[in-house]
Amino acid sequence: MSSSKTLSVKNPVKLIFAGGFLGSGKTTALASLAKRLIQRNMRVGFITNDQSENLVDTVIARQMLTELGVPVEEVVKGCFCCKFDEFIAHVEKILVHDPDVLMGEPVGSCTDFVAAVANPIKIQYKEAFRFAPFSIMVDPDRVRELMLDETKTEFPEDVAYLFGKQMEEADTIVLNKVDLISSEEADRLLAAIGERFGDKKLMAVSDKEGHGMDEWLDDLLSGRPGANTVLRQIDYDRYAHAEAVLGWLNAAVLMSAPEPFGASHFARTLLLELREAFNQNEGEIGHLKMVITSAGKSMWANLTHLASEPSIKGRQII
Ligand SMILES: Nc1nc2c(ncn2[C@@H]2O[C@H](COP(=O)(O)OP(=O)(O)OP(=O)(O)O)[C@@H](O)[C@H]2O)c(=O)[nH]1
Ligand SMILES: [Mg+2]
Repeated sequence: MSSSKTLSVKNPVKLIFAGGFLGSGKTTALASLAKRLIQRNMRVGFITNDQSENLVDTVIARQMLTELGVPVEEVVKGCFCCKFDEFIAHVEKILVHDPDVLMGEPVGSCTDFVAAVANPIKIQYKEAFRFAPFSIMVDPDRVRELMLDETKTEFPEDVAYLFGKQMEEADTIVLNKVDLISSEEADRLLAAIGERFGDKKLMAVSDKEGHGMDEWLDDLLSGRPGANTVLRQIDYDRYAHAEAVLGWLNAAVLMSAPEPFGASHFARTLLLELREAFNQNEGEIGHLKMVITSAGKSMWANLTHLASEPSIKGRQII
């Protein structure tokens, strides 16, 4: 193991990382926490990550944050752990902007973040960074499906195993999207999560309605040390199988049309047709997401579950 390396920072930079399953709301929540940090007069940098190029998350984060002066860098073609040197090179680019906080999200099909990414950072760049509590975000539908086994899924058991491992390495488990469920259901799910992961801090948030976001940020900034739970044991065969099952297509498509057309209608129709095809073929959706860009404007569409509806955001494009 190499000894401590030096990065040029005036004060240690707070690292806020949020992990969790595909589509649990990491990018949306981090971008929204970044805005809150700026309101608190803090300087923020943002780093996105995916297994391929043309990252939807980068477009979303840049659209939400660049005009607020937040530098957004991306690590492509592999997760932070496999691309550690590249990750550090991008971190260095952000450090030029002298941030107080650096935010990032591991890929949604990843776990073992603390051993593979956090610990090497802590050991090699001891003076430069301080980890905030490591948050794992979970979507209520996925808790019912992959943890409580209450709803039907075509995902193999190893995906549920990965989901459990993600929660196991959290400092804080964040039940997101509580605007979609009743407060009784949120309490029930939190109690079930607490029964299995009694040592974690639990929070219920909705970025959509702003619920719980300031409390979450307060905890992230509280100085409570983070990213300390190394998975005691992980079956790499099961993890590799889950990752392989969750592998996805990344594609960039150039569209042209003789007449102007509404991009949101197009995106919605495409996602609904894909959902229908997956239903008929007993497939599952991890996270279907697309960005449509035209004349400098971008809009994006997401579908996170077979049983949910597409969400369309961004600037209207015709
Ligand atoms: N109803 C509701 N939807 C939300 C909330 N937070 C995020 N979403 C939606 O969930 C979908 C996925 O959000 P992302 O932020 O892209 O999720 P992610 O975890 O970054 O996804 P990956 O990077 O693909 O793993 C989007 O359609 C969001 O608008 C919330 O609090 N409530
Ligand atoms: Mg994301």
